[in-house]
Amino acid sequence: MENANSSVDPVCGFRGSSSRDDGPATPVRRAAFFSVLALCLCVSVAPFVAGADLQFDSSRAWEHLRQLVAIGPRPSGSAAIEQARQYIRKQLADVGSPVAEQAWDQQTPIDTVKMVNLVATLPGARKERIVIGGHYDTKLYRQFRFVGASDGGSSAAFLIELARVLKDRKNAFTIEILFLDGEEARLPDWGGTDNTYGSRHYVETARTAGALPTIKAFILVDMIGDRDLAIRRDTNSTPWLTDLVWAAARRRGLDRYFIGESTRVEDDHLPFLAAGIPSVDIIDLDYDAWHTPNDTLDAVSARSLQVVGDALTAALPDIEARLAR
Ligand code: 1BN
Ligand code: ZN
Repeated sequence: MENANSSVDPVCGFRGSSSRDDGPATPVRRAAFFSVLALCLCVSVAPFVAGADLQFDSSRAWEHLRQLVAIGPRPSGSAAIEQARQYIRKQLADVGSPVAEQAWDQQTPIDTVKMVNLVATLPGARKERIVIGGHYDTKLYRQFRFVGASDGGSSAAFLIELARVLKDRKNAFTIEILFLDGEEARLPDWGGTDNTYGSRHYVETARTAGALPTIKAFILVDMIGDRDLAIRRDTNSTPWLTDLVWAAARRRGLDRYFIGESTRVEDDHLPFLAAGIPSVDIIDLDYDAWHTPNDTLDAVSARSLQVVGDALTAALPDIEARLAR
């Protein structure tokens, strides 16, 4: 599949190098030849060395989403969610960012479930971390087939592609790409502690390790696939972090999707907020197919993933600058 960076190579284009007239014959021509060669090499390696304009590629993200949805319903503890993990593991390994696993047995109101968070760590100039996460489990429904294209699928697919993009960026902070299990309630209704199992486990593990102070910010993506994307500001989220994301979206001409209205959302960012970590939830809850059999590929779009990818990659330098103050 093509991406924005692969268009660089034709610039070098060593075309005609086998023809009689090619090659550095005189000192002047030799100098010119090596100047062009040096320029080509610079252009070719630029995306890998220094904060170059790496592009989120929604066609890649869409393929990940298609593959995850094709697995079928992926509730915590199922054979299908293990298949989803295998897929995520393979994709991250293929881009050179193998994931670490955080596995535990979780007691829920209806059963004990093996849950697993997956974490890819992308190097940055500082050891302190910006965590970018989302859930990959889908809600358990016995009465209908729920494949969670937006709810569980979009966040996982998005994060796989984001890891590819940010891995070769010159990150100011270490970035953790966090795939969370157990966001969904096991009971039909969301309530009490029957939800956000993965994020609570992640934060408690960091607390036990004395590592909470190294987590400088948490950015949550959830349900970002809606083909009619409209993301409201979440009033539970940290205002300055929300402002930076919405301002970046506006700069990119995406304020049609990142709208000014507010709502209050309970989600995987709450355990981070409770631990004092600035957090923002990027979520489109205005989704007709939410928790219905209609949350399928028909209801989502690659364009929506691109919008969020563009806004987030545009906001990241501002978030880093703010955290570095
Ligand atoms: C998001 C996707 N959530 C569950 N699936 C969290 C949530 C629950 C958000 C209830 C709003 C209301
Ligand atoms: Zn849900």
